[in-house]
Amino acid sequence: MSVFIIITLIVLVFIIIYQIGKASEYALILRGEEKVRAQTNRAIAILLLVMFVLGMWGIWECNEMFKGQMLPVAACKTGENYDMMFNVTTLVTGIVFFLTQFILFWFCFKFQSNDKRTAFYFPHNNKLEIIWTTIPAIAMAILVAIGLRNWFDVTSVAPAEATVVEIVGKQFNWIIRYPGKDNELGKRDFRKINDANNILGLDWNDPHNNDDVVLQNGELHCVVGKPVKLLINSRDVIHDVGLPHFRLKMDAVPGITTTLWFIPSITTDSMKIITKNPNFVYEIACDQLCGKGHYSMRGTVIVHTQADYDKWMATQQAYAIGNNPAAAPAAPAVQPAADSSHAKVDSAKIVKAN
Ligand SMILES: [Cu+2]
Repeated sequence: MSVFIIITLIVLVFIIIYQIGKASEYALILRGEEKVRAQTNRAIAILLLVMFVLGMWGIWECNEMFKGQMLPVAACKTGENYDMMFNVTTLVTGIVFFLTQFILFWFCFKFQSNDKRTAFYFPHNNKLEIIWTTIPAIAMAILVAIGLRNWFDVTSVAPAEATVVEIVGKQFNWIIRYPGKDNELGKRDFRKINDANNILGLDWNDPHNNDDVVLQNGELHCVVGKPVKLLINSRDVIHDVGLPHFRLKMDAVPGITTTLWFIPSITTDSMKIITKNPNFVYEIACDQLCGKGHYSMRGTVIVHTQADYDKWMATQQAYAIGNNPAAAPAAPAVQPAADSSHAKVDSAKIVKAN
């Protein structure tokens, strides 16, 4: 029924437009073509000015509407730089946009067709061409240079003290591997991948693998103020480690290890205070459409203080235990101490690096 009404409405609108067209044609003949043309011309000139004002008002309104839905402050220094770059780019292009649109619509109004005026013939001007090519080229080059500097920041060689963590995407979750006490990740081989007892294909001939901790719940734990280097990989298709709160993302490509490093500057608990949201979590979003479960491929980053991190790490068990046939038999797992400090929002202290 509603489909029928919609179709009828569309047909009616077309008939109305057609009839208006017909009516103005007759009016043209009755009132004299020139007079009607001059009137229409004036009306269009005024409407263009109205359109400019309405357009600008619309942009303002959209901005107001989404103001509260922006991401909170960036949680690392590189993120702050990216925000700065975004703001500068928006400001520069915004000013140019406003000026050019204003001139465009104002000129349409100001120089509307007039019998007492003939158009000025102005086919070419070298000086003008040079000015409006050079200035935007320089502005763009500067913006690109700032972007490259930020890009080199996150993809350059990480500081030696950085914690190296491996993050592997698979349909449809993130697997995260920590190097354990020896501070070194063991070798992997995709041919050894086995969903039952070797989800990352750890090579048990490499002793470095025996203390590696593997998390399948997508939790990336790191320490505030301490560099983290991510070794990013995929087990199947291309995924993408998206860290919106850190303004970072990097593709996870099967067969190629991509890297990214950053220094988290705000702990998860502090961010809960800053955002006034006791349920706040740093999100890992898969930024690459990777299959039908893509929407569910969500991980979390937990930024601890060093003490909290050590406490958490002490509760973790090496993946080799129970999975590597040659490894020592399972030691009694350390029971996590009743620890409510992560859930509790302590408004007295915001832990922030630098
Ligand atoms: Cu994915």
